[in-house]
Amino acid sequence: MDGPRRKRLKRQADSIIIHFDKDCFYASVFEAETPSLRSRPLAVQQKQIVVTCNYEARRRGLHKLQLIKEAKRICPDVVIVLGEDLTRFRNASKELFALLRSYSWNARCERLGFDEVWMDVTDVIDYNYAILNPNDLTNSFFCLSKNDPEAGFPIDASTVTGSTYPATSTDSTGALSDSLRLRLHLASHLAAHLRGKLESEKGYTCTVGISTNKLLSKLVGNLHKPNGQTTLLPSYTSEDGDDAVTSFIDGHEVGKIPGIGFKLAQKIRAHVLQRPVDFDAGLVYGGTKENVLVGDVRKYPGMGAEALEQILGGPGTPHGIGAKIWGLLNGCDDTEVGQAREVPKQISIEDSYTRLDSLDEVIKELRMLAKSLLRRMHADLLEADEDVRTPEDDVDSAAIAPKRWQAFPKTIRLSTRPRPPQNADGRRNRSFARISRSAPMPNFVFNFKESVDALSERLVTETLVPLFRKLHPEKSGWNLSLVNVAATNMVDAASEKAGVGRDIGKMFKRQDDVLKQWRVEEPSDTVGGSEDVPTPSQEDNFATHDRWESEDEDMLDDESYRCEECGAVMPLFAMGAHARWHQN
Ligand code: TTP
Ligand code: MG
Repeated sequence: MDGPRRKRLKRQADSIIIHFDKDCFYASVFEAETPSLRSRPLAVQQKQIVVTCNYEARRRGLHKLQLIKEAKRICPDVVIVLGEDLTRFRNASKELFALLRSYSWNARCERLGFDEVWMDVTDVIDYNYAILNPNDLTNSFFCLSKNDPEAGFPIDASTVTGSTYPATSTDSTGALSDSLRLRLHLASHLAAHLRGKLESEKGYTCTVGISTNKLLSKLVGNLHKPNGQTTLLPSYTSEDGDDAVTSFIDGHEVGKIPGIGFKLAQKIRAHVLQRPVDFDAGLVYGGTKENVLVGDVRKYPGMGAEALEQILGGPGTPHGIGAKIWGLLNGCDDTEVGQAREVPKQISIEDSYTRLDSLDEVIKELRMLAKSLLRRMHADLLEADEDVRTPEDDVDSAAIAPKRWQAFPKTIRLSTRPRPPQNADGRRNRSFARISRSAPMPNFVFNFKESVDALSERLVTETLVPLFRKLHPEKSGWNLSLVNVAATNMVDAASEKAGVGRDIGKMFKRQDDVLKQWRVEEPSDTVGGSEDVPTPSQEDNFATHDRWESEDEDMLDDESYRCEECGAVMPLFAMGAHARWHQN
C-alpha cells in the first residue's frame, strides 16, 4: 500500500556525472605489468587475505577478502601475487586519474580511494548539446575541445552507447526533444570514448555509470560489471513515483546505498521490520540476511525526513541526518564532485604488528616508516621545476634534476595503538583507539640533495624517538599493535608569495627563514601523552602498508571483526586495510 500521498523531493538533473570503477584494480595492475597473467586465476595477497582477484579467479569461486588458505583450497592453481607494497597501485591510480583529468574542462574530477573516479562533465556535455543539429542527430560530432573543432569523434546522438536502465528504452521520437535525455546520450558517448582510452593507452578496463549525481552514477554502474557502462535514462522525476530513478533506487537493499553505513542501515531495517534485526547471523562480505529494500523504507507509513531524524538522530549523528538519508532514499544527492587536488592534505605511513614491546624493535620500525614517509613525500610533493632552467644554469652538470616542493608539511605526527589488556574472561576489548604526539617538521627533511637513508636516520633520532618517549614514558611493555608516522598540516608552496622552491639553490639558503613562519611550537608539555585521536591517515584514504609483519595465524580463529560501515566480517588483521579502504 502506498500510504497517503506525500510531497516528493525534486531531483536536480542539471549536472551530468560519470563514475568510473576500475575492474579488479590491484589484480589488473599486475596484469598490466605481466599480460600473460590475464588468462590465469590471479589473487592479490595482503597478510593472509585475498584483497582482490581477477575475473578468471572470480569465475572459479574466489572473491575479495577471502583467506588465502581458502582461496588455495578452492582453486589450487591460483597465482598469488603480493600486494603489500602499494607503490605500484598508487602510481597506476595517479596515471589513470591524470588521463581522465586531461579530458576535463572544469577540473571537477574526484578520486575515491585508488580505483574510483567521478567526473562532473556538465560543461563538456552542455557545450556539445548546444552545437547539436536536431535535424541530423545521427551524424553528430563530439567535441573534446572548445579551441580545436577537429578534436573529437563522430557519434550518433540519437542513441545511447552501452547499456541502460531501464534496459529497454520506451523511447519515442518525442523523447529526443528531451534535453536531459539527449545530454545523457552525449555523456554515454563520452564515457565510451574515455573507457576506450583507458583500455588502449593504459590497458585497464573499468565499469562506468552515467547519471545526474554522484550517488546515482555510482550505483547504476554496478548493473553491468565488469568492463561495461550503464546510463540511467529518464524519466528522472514524476508526481507518483513511477519514474525510472525511483524504480531504480527502490530495488536496492538499504545497506547498499553509499552514505548509509552499517549502523544506520540496521536502525532503518529494525524500524521497518518492527523487530530487532538479526545482528550476527548471515553477515558476509557485502551482504546481509535481512533484506530491506529502499522501496520498503520509502513507502513505510509515516516515513520521511522527520521520521528518519527520529529513527537515526541522537548522540554521534550529525543534525539533519534524516533529511540527508531521505534524500539518498529518493535518489537525491547534492554533493559536488570535488575539484582535482594536486597535493595531498597529509601523508601517512603505518604498519601493524602482532606485538611491539622493546625500544630496539620500535626504533627499527620507525626507521622503516620514516624511510617510507620520506619516499612518499618525494613522490607526492616534489615536482620538476621547469622554471629553474635559466640560460646560466648548468643543467647538464647538475647532479639532480631541478625539483621543487609543491607543499611543505609543517607538522610530523607519531601515533601508536596500544593493545588493551585482556579481560578476566581472556578476551580483549575491541578498543582500537590511537594515541599521538606531534612536533614541528624539522627543516632538514626538505633537503632532497641528501639521501633518504641519511635523512630518515636523522628524523628517527632527532624527532621520532623523542616523540615516542613522550608518548610512552614507560620503559617497556607497550604491546603496540600499530605505529603510524604522518606528515600533516600541509602548506601549499605556490601560495607563498616568495615562491618557495622556485630555485633549489636559493631555496636552501632561504629555507630556515621561510619555514620559520610555519614553525609550530610544541605545547610545552601535553598532559598524558594523548593530544588527539588522529583522523584517518591519509589524503588518498588508502592503506599505506608499505610492508607488513606476518601475524600469528593462531590469533585468527577466534578473533574476527565486523566492519561497522558495511557489516563485512573478516579476520581481525584485515580490519586496518578494510577500514582505510572505506574512508571516503
Ligand atoms: P574494489 O573496487 O572493491 O575492488 P576491485 O576493483 O578489485 O574489484 P571490482 O571489479 O569489483 O571493482 O577495491 C579496489 C581495490 O582496493 C582492490 O583492487 C583491492 C583494494 N582493497 C583493499 O585493499 N582492501 C579491501 O578491503 C578491499 C575491499 C579492497
Ligand atoms: Mg574496482
